[in-house]
Amino acid sequence: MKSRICELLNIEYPIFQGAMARISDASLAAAVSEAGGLGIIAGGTAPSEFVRAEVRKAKELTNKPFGVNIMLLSENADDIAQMVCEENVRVVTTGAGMPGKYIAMWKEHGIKVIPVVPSVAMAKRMVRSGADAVIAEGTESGGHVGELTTMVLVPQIVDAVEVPVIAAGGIADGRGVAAAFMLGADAVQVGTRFLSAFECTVHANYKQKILSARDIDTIVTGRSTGHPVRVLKNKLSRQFKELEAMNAPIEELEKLGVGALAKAVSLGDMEYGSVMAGQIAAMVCKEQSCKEIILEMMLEAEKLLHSGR
Ligand code: TUI
Repeated sequence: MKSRICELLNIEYPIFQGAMARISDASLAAAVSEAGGLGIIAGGTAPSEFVRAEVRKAKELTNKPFGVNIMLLSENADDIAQMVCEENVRVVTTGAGMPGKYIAMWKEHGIKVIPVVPSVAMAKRMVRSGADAVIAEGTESGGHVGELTTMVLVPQIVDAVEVPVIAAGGIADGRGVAAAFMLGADAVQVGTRFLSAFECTVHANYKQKILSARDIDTIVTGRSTGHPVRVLKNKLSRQFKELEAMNAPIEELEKLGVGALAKAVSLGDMEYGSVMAGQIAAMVCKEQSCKEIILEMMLEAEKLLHSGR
């Protein structure tokens, strides 16, 4: 299943590990890259020096290429954009905004630039600005999401741009990988499934919550604030939804969200923490190494694509 994305990035398997804020650190990213996928360190809202330290740790753990994701709503985005050039990072992905103003600088440093896009118009705009590929992320994903599903977004973006398209959102096994390839994708990005990896350092309670999730357990909060985020249902998300239904002021809603991701990821607070996860959380059933996850997905996808079913 080598695709043009494997050649572009010098990786063995067309699987990106989704950048999960506060979770995707050097340990997870290096394990995925070592296994032949593309590991990605999430910048999230962390200061640039924190992210630089993770980049240096990842370089100690693997000689294979890995990426850094820049979450463009972060006040540290400018600093991290500069830092990836200084650290000779090979791939940058971006989320939650348009990275146009950085692209020329990144390309001067030979960095491959791969923005997440939630629509055809933004995919076209990013390609015009010089993006090497785009990640078409459906609303099935965890965290900050767009409106369209992976099933409808991927083929429309594939038809609209010439660069490789990476499908993201709702992909947890080989069936999802095969389906994404049938829609015209050149690779997939997988986040939620890697939460259960041995090398993922998220709090044990978070892993357990993913492992016991059911199909209908995620919900999108914050559509009214302009920052829709998919999370597992808990006391925090219910409170958030109640306030949204009452048309509470945005400041009040935002106050509820401050520090909530750290509460879940670092303290394991599954009631008042923000437990971001994709709709396929229920399909994550066991703890495995990143290598096992990648090989299992690729083997299953290859079988399906070669047998026609
Ligand atoms: O970025 C993500 N997922 C994320 S970021 C994140 S951290 C966070 N925490 C609290 C509030 C907000 C963020 C958790 N999960 N996915 C990539 C993604 N990007 N999905 C959708 C988009 C997107 C949306 C709008 C990309 C571009 C865009 O452009 C709008 C504009 O005009 O800037």
